[in-house]
Amino acid sequence: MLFGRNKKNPIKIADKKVTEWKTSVCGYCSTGCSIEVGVNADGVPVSSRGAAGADVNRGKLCIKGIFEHELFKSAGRGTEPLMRNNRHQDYQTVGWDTALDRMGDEIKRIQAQHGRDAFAIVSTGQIMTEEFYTLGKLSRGVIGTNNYDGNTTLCMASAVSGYKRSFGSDGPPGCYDDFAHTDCLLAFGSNLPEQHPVIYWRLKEEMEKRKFPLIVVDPRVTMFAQFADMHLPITPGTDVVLLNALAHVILDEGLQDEDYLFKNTTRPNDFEKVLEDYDPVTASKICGIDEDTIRNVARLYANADAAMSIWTMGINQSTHGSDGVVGINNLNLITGNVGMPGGGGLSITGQCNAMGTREWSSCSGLPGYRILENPEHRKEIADFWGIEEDFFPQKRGLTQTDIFPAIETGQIKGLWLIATNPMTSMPNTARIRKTLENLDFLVVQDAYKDVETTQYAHMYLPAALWSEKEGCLTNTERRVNYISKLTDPPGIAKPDHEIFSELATRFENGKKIKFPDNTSDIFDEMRELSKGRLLDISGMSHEKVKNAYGLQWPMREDADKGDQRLYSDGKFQHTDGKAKLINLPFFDNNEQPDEEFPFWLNTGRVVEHFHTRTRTGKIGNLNKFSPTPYMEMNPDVAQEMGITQQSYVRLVSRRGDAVILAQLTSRVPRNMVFIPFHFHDCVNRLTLGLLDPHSRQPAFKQSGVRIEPIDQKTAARLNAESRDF
Ligand SMILES: Nc1nc2c(c(=O)[nH]1)N[C@H]1C(S)=C(S)[C@@H](COP(=O)(O)OP(=O)(O)OC[C@H]3O[C@@H](n4cnc5c(=O)[nH]c(N)nc54)[C@H](O)[C@@H]3O)O[C@H]1N2
Ligand SMILES: Nc1nc2c(c(=O)[nH]1)N[C@H]1C(S)=C(S)[C@@H](COP(=O)(O)OP(=O)(O)OC[C@H]3O[C@@H](n4cnc5c(=O)[nH]c(N)nc54)[C@H](O)[C@@H]3O)O[C@H]1N2
Ligand code: SF4
Ligand SMILES: [Mo]
Repeated sequence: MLFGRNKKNPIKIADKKVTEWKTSVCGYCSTGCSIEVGVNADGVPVSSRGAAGADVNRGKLCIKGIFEHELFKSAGRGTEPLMRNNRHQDYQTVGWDTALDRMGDEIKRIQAQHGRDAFAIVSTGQIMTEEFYTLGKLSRGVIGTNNYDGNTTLCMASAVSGYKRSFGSDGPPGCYDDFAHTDCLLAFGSNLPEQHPVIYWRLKEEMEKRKFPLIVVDPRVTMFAQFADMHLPITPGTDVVLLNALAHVILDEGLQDEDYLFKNTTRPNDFEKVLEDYDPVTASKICGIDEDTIRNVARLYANADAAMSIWTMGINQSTHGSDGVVGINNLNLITGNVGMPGGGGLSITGQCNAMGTREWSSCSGLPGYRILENPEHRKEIADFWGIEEDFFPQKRGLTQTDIFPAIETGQIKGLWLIATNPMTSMPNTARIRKTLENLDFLVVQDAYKDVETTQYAHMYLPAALWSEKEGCLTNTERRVNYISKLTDPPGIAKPDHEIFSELATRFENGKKIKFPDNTSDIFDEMRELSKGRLLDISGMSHEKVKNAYGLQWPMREDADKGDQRLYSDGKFQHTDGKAKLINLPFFDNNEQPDEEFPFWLNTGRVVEHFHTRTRTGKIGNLNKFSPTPYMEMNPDVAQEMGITQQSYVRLVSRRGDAVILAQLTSRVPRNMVFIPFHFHDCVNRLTLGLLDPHSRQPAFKQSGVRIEPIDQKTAARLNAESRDF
């Protein structure tokens, strides 16, 4: 009775008995959707919906946001601190004082024996901005280690580095409203409909109102590529060559904005000369995009009244990530688009607060985009915190991707991981496992105690999650949003900032520096430190941010709202006030497919899951839509190799192997496979993760692999074990 079904059983929306809707902001990706969580008469969160009044999402949410309230009852949460003397013992439950006393003692012991930098801290892009600022105070001002970084090195480091090189400072210049003004949009290595569905929806709405060309550069036929007017299936890792070629055509055909270039930029004498090598014919042989298409795109971009570029991990996660970002900036400077409505570049950020850590965590320097290398900055912050200026190092220490090798070689003895899961998210899992085993003391501070890293730790600290605490997150378009507290954390788990403040009291400097109790007072300190700076938030308060569903920085004292764009006046943050055009000579250092490992291994994400699945892996509906790890493989090649749909194969790289289900699809070319990275003991067993020289970000998307047949029964068992959560 197929046809009668609808009539008999119409879809009913279950009445969740919501008595009140409370506003917060989504804690997954950096889109920054305002969310309303419905609570029932007992105060239990039972439903989520998009906040209609919020400019960012205008009532929409993606599938992750729709089920976000279910996080509060998810399995695997940590409720009490856990401790043990070594990895072979069982954990004992302890109180906070016992845990933090021991942690303070261990840090002091390691620092006394091996130097201050022998204790390292690696944090995240997923705690609140006030927590980042507090952690920065603790790491830089109290514990005093220079080996302090965030997992944003796996994510946004290339964007940061590229912005700094071109414009003199970090800070994405554009905003979502640019979609309403642009006449041409070029997207590099971003799968917007799956990874930032609500930003994509904003873009699509504008494209429907006012048709403008959308060009997607991605080696895969992603959902975004399918929706595009032009898809440029680039050879992996060669975006810089394409960008140089676009600049070459624009200068060659005299399409540049001379007036803008003259007033607002400086360039090396041999800028044009270096670009000469990247004529469309030569470039097409390297990047795989034909010469006519290169010329066509260059003309479209340069002739559009306003043209903009967005990009995500296809650019950042590359050995040329920072250069790719500079190439995009070069293109926008040459065409005079930076800071224009509908023009310029907008890095689409990853984690919900990857921006907050860049702004306030002091990972790469000192708070408020200050740098350790500047003596005035060191003095300002030392005075503000009330400590000696020479407590600070005079230059930045190791990044996350250099901290792990320094543990391997014994230079670093202790590590504190805060809201990050390198056992699944870093390249070369086997090497990371050995590295963690090398530590004298490892502390894992996470909302979930079943995160893989706790197996290697000496101490686990249970943290409050998302709306179990209150404070701010900054989204992709520099909008500061407010997380409200909707429920208490489980057991005696605490907000991260409280853990930081309490640990601080175990140290000498912790007695000198003030650590405010609540995030509103912490925000006031940040506001004070931001006055007159590029990221001025002095016109904001928690109350104002909350009421407005987010405010963009810069927002100066007395302003009603923030600026939509940066650099609209053509003034940049380099000392001469100009932006820099930079030469980008290309050399190919990626691991290339060869006879032994004939396929490119490309990695990324699916819409249902977030990163290492400590959260989304516990949500029933998300797991139903995306239950298993899989590999996209081209059907023609599969047929030649005798691999059938949904059979298991063994993938082998120079690092290791993994067993995985083949999904045959023409989304990938013949010489490529694609695997989402969400599943433990899967794709990062294989990846190389060669580092970008400027940003130290790993090239997660370019490795060589081979495919081997495997006994199907054994494979099914291995596969089931690897996702046994
Ligand atoms: N559902 C969901 N959404 C998320 C996340 C999540 O885990 N799940 N994570 C968030 C985070 S932290 C991030 S960083 C973003 C990531 O967002 P995206 O970067 O959009 O996602 P990815 O799938 O990692 O990679 C995007 C594309 O880069 C392409 N690519 C690979 N190599 C190259 C290349 O050499 N050049 C070019 N041009 N493209 C290439 C891949 O084929 C892929 O389609 O998503 C955020 N949003
Ligand atoms: N192969 C491959 N690997 C990749 C990528 C890729 O594209 N391909 N992408 C890279 C990118 S862009 C990123 S951003 C990284 C992400 O990598 P990770 O950051 O390591 O992954 P997550 O699963 O997001 O880990 C965050 C952890 O924080 C915990 N958590 C959440 N909220 C809180 C909180 O408020 N407090 C505390 N203390 N803990 C909390 C979560 O439970 C989770 O364990 O992965 C990188 N790895
Ligand atoms: S698009 Fe991003 S911020 Fe919006 S609901 Fe989805 S995961 Fe949350
Ligand atoms: Mo990311």
